[in-house]
Amino acid sequence: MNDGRDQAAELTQSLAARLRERIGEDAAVSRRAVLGALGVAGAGAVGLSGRGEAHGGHDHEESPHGNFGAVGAYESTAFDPHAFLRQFNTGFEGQDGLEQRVYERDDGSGGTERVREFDFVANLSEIEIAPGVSFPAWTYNNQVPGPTLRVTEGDVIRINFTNGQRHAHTIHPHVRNVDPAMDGIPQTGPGVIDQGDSYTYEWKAQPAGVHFYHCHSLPLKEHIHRGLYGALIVDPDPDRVRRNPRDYVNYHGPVDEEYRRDLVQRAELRNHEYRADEVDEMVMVMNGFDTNFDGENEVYAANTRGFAYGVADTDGKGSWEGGPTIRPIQIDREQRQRIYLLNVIEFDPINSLHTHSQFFDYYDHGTTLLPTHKTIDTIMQCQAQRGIVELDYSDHQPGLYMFHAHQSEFAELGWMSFFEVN
Ligand SMILES: [Cu+2]
Repeated sequence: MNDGRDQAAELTQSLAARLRERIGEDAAVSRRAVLGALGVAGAGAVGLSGRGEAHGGHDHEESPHGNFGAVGAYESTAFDPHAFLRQFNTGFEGQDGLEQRVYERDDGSGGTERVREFDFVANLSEIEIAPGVSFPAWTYNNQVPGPTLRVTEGDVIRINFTNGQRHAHTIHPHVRNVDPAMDGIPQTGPGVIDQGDSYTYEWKAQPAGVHFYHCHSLPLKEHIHRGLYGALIVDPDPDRVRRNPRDYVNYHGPVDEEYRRDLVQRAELRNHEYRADEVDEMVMVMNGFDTNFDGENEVYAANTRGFAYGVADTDGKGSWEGGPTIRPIQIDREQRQRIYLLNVIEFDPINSLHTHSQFFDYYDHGTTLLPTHKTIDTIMQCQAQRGIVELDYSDHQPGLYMFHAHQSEFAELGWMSFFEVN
């Protein structure tokens, strides 16, 4: 039976090859210009005339861009977008290598508060963004996106941040933060954190929703686009929802017991301490990379690696020809799906998600328990916008269903993916 898999694999491979070729040509130009200028001016000098210099941001001592290896397959297994997709750090549990803990403490007014604490280090890391193409990223904990943090509304999020990189960085949260010293910007509190320095940020986890954190050093677009960002999910607290249901809906009519119960149930299905495991949850951070530092992105992705959720040839027994990190996302159609979708792109004002043969519910910023859009197949997000997508494939036939940015250019340059519905 032809289920379209061969054609899908062919499409993914030809797009990936074309992307790689385009970056290769571009990077060669960029590298020649940089090397030529270095020969005149010497390493580390300012005022280079090479193309990459025009927009700043070249780390001459760090690395050239675009290291090319074997065709078609990702070489590095340091980051697996499939693992990242379903990886949540709650303080109770999380990914390898991220120190985290949960504890209660005195809240200063006779009660207690729960703290979720994480240790973050900023570093320089070579990351692979397309098969055989590396990028000199600035990272939180050596990965792009940074670790996905997940807490419950009302908790204290505490991050012990150390900057191990020679540029000064911060962590700026998109939450309702009531203390300007904790805003993670150069102008208040500790300001930027220099190399070797540490600072502990504390933010109240509010409001419930899907949020993010990022570096706010200047120039901002460079610090973000280099990779210093991550998702911060604040799950609604069902007890608070029971007490204050109106905080979670865009609705002004009467709230009866049935309505209240429905909202509490929705909060439980969102919260990792209650029933969120009944839903197949994923994090997709839409990002892009400017490999030649000309102020435009050359590679687009959901979770960093172009075409990582594309289709590769397979023997049907778990082996994928494109390497273990190019394969469609497996969906069990008996389970509902929830995507925490964030747009952290720089240089392009808008990004989007479009699902083929499917319509979804959407919760803008994830701050409501009822959808803000019902039955749509495309959602756009401006820079820093995010939301929750809820999908149901239970009435679909098994097979491959594409999804991608509906900016066609983004899709062809990496942001093209498939669900494999089983
Ligand atoms: Cu920074």
